Amino acid sequence: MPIAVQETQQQNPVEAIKAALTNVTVSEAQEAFDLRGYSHFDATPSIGTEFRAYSPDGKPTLSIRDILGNADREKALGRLVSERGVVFFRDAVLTPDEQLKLVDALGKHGGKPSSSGLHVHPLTMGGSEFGDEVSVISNQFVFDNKYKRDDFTVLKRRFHADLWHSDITFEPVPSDYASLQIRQLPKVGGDTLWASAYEAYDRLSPTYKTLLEGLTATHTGQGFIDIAKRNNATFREPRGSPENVGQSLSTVHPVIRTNPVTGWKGLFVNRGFTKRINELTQHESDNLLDFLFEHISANHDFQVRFRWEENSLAIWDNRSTFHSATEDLDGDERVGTRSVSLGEKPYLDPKSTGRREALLQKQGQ
Ligand SMILES: O=C(O)CCC(=O)C(=O)O
Ligand SMILES: [Fe+2]
Repeated sequence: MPIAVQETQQQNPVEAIKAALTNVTVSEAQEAFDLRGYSHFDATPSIGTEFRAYSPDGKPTLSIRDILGNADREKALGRLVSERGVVFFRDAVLTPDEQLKLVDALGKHGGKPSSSGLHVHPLTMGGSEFGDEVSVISNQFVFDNKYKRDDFTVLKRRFHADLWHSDITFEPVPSDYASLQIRQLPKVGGDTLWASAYEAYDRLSPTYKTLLEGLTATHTGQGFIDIAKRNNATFREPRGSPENVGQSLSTVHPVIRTNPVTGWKGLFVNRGFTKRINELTQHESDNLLDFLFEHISANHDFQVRFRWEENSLAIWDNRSTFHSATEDLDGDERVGTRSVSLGEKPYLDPKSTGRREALLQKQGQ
């Protein structure tokens, strides 16, 4: 989409993104592609929609191949992913390269700045068989087989509430859309969970919402910093955007973030990377973050759990969801490919609302 987001964004990111989205809406008005006309179900009320590989309801089935390369359909899919947080396909036979093109297209149709490409992971080694913009996700190693994992015994397993994160929020320009396909499946286990940042926000009291809307947080990729130190490695740069450079893997984001596609507010801190609420004392920050992390990991009414099958594909909006792997495999191997598109610099539009409020307003119209 040839939108001049980049030039105007220097002056006012909120207005520039909104202008870009207005353009998206104008062209969407001409588009009649209705994803919900295809056989699908919402996995929970607040998060997750799945397109079936077979149709028990007489509606036609939708394959990701029906969408790839078709601008109107990609745009509709991006909007659905942003609304539902995560969308699953069951018959998605696609290459890592197609996976990567898909998330990039979703980001572009959503109005991402032209300088935002696909993320290059700080620790992905160059020359991987799939290129620099595909991360190989494995339960045997971390991002590259140089960094072997050694937490297979049950006593070394991490406390699973600690695994919740949004991808790469330590970058100044983090991700909008990401997708994962597990290509080597374990016999059983290895599910992935997602949680809704919209619902996490909506479930807070008005007083907490107001408090959080005035706050910013520091996000740091400490796990990757530790791996790099142990291995004398330096981080790759730039990492998909001219702003994603440097060796600190640390940045500051608003605690409540507006999703530019839906216009809805979501909670934007995660246990994986958020280290400190900047405006609070250390003790206050630790306390508040502990509460917020538990709010995300303990409320399974705004989570969805996905069981992988051959050719399953998950596409999610990293701005408005959290996710967690399930490391329950004893010896079985599980390998997948993940691609991460970069979006806009996170912002809070004070005029935006939560998802529930927006949907209520829409109903009242
Ligand atoms: O392996 C998984 O289930 C999720 C891995 C993950 O966090 C990702 O692909 O971003
Ligand atoms: Fe992730």
